[in-house]
Amino acid sequence: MLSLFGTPEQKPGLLDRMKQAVARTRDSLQERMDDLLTLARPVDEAALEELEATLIASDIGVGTSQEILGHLRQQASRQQIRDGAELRHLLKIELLRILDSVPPREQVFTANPEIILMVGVNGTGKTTTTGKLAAYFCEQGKSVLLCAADTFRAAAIEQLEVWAQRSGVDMVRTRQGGDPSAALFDALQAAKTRNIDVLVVDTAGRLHTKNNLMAELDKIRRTAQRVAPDAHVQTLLVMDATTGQNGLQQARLFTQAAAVSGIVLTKLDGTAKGGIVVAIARELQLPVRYVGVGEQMGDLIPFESSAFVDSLLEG
Ligand SMILES: Nc1nc2c(ncn2[C@@H]2O[C@H](COP(=O)(O)OP(=O)(O)OP(=O)(O)O)[C@@H](O)[C@H]2O)c(=O)[nH]1
Ligand SMILES: [Mg+2]
Repeated sequence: MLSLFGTPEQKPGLLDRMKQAVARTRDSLQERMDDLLTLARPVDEAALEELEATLIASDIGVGTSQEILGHLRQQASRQQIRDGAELRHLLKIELLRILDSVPPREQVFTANPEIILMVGVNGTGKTTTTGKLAAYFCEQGKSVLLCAADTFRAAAIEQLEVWAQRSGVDMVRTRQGGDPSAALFDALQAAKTRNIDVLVVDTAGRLHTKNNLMAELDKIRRTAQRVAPDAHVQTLLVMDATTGQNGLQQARLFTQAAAVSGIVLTKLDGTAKGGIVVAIARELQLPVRYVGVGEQMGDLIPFESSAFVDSLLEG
């Protein structure tokens, strides 16, 4: 079967796909950094200031850029950055250091089942990513069940149903307006009976500022833990890369309220501000587990820091 996603073993595939995913960010970075990266003399303060402005423009964030520049300045002051090529190399090391300071890309699933709650503000791509994940796990030979726990938005259940059919997995639903925890309860019973490996739960979009809606997420999580004590529950916050630093602020509040364990960064294909990945790692201390790179089923890449950094600063 032709692989939709490419496996981690197929590094070249993953790298090529990551290059495509960050193409807009890379073009914009490299256009601005062209003079810097081709410098044929030691890097000075003026060059570093230009670099700082460029990093901030790519949404790496002010604090993160300052931290990186602090380290580079120390090296430059000792005349240790000989030229632009070395600057690129050192910048890659800095970015990797930040990205790798949080837990790694993907865990091995051992629980029965692994429950993945998809949460986030409205329209970030939760339902789409739930569908993509179903196909991704199926391709890895896992048995997958979907739970339509967005009972709020009209047509949300039908939208997920389409994804379930596309990836050939079953979906447990309740009626629109029903209790999302009840839908999850039913899905957990089905998952146990059918010996399912991964249960992916699509929840309704909600604003991090709405306390009652955040409490609902807590109830969903507690239901999972109570009904399936052997299961492992992870909560993935789905963030839209095009919302940049605003999204980061939303995410900060979300992670406090919803016990988020990882990030899915969607719509990376539509932005030149992919530097947000680095800000997420440093400021939320959470791993980006997957990135969304389009609207189709295969447009999901398991995140890998070295592929990301190499793609961003290739040359
Ligand atoms: N270009 C691009 N579009 C995406 C990506 N992920 C999702 N989308 C699009 O974003 C829009 C919203 O996606 P949904 O999956 O419905 O978002 P949601 O978070 O479930 O929305 P609510 O349930 O209303 O909160 C759709 O048009 C998707 O096709 C991505 O990685 N890239
Ligand atoms: Mg949805």
